[in-house]
Amino acid sequence: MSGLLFCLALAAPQPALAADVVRETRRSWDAYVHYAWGHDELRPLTRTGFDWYAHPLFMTGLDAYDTLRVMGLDGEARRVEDYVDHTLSFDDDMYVKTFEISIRLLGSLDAMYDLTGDPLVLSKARDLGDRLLRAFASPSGLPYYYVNLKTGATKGTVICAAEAGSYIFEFGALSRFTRDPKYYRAAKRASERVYGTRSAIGLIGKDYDVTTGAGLDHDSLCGCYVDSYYEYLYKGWRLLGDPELKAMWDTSIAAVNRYLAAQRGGKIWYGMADSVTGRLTGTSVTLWDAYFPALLIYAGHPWHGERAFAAWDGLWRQYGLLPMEYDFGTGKVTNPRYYLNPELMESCYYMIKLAGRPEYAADMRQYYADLKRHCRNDVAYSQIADVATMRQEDALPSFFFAETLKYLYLGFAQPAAYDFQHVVFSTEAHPLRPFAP
Ligand code: DMJ
Repeated sequence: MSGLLFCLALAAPQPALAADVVRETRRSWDAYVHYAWGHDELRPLTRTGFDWYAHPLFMTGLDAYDTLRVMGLDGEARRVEDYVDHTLSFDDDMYVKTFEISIRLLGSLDAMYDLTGDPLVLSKARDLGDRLLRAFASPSGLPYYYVNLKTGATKGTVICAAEAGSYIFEFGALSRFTRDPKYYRAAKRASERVYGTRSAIGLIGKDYDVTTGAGLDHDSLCGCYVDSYYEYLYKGWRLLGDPELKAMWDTSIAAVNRYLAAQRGGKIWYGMADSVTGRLTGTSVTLWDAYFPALLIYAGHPWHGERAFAAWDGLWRQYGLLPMEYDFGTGKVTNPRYYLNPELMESCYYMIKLAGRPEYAADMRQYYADLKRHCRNDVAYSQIADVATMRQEDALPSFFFAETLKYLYLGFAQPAAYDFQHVVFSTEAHPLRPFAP
């Protein structure tokens, strides 16, 4: 086989692997249905259900829905639709995390409505949106960390940038679907508040006071604690066509690439810098930060994206999974857990689709093989306590269904319907078709 033909063969869809991911998804889903149906998560080792709060919110069912649809598991998906139509309720007297419930539940319902057009789904999304909206009734317009779904009471006045300013996607879609601008207005105002705290060199800090809207530190990052704030400036623009979001993104990414990008041997790590001086102050990264190469390449920064991806890919290959925290200054792991997180698979999918080079398909195969080797068990998959020992823990987060399995499947199957002209993926990988500007 000539070199060129070999490359094309490697970059081509891999139906056998795609089918294997579907089988593994169905196996894990069946375990959730069998042992934990209706609950937020499956605990795979004890074969029980787990709920985040006093009442279950069907988190895994909702998060998994559009992955089931993407893979053509329509019977399984219909069971979720039926639960949403007839059983799901948010009228619970309990405090929930505003951000997590928005990205996991509201994002799922938005995508479900986009896929089904079912008015009952939209009424559930609107109901949840109205309950979450009460979190934004603060003096600054930043959301409180927690909101009580039934009473609308709020608490938690310190919030990080990601949890303060990442609502544009879910709330923006809800506004478009309902033709009621109030959701998008609140979401955009919160993002603008965060953006408004940027320093003279264009960087923002990590934590915010919900009461005053003021930034509380000078710790500038683009990974964990800040990640989806940046992600939604760009993706909000792609989804909704609001040019003000694009302008905010352009200013932000220029500063991030200038001050946070640390080149190390042909690779790029994004560290922490002082938001006022731009001086690099930290070299600790978390596995959540591995989403950033996807965003870079999606937004037209391939030089940075490919080098950042190379850094993360090298770390995975060193350990066989990603450790939760790593210091690229010392080369040491500072937290060895792995929670079945999707970010590297997400970035790899963007590399395959947008950079289109065969080595990225090989990377995806490696991640899948390692995941099966270390995290698979006779029930489903489990998170890992330590990437040195690969000891499994009794937990299976819902984003494994929403994101990890979805990006693996998409990377192998490469269906045209899910390329970046046709969908924008939320931070939880819920796909929506772009709206007319
Ligand atoms: C997901 O829930 C979302 O992607 C979030 O923005 C941060 N990362 C987790 C999964 O690791």
